Amino acid sequence: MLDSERPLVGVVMGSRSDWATMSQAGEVLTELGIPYEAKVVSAHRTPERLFEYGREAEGRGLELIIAGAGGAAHLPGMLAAVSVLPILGVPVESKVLRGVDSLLSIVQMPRGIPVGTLAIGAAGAANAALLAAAILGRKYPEIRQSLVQFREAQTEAVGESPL
Ligand code: RP5
Repeated sequence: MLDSERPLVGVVMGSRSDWATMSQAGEVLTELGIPYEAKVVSAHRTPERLFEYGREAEGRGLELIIAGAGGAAHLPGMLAAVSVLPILGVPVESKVLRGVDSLLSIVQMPRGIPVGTLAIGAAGAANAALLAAAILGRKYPEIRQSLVQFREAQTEAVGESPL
């Protein structure tokens, strides 16, 4: 049974500047009725906060973490290093290299420490939330049902006519 007061998903990001992207994950989680928390946790600027967050997440009741970062995006990988929760990584679009740096930093993990990597930017953030729903939906029937309804509504909204 879902408890709206108990976050199941942690949405973390390397900087407040990432929220414009990561809020897309938050919006989808809210739409699907999945309780979440959002925090800024920087791998480079606040390493102690990162280790504390990663080590305590499971004990606090989180079941999955969505981590977004840009540039030298080590946040998802380092969280995966200290937690056995599923970690979904969102490459935030960077100014100089348009997020290709973020994507390669997140996706190219060494064997043994996986991060499920999504697309660059807002689509990746929204899809991370949908993938979280698919994973959590195996345990929580109400989340699976929300996801089924989301997909049905999405299909209905695609008109056949191009005009
Ligand atoms: C990364 O550096 C963050 O994830 C962000 O995408 C990028 C830029 O951060 P700010 O300089 O805007 O704080 O750590």
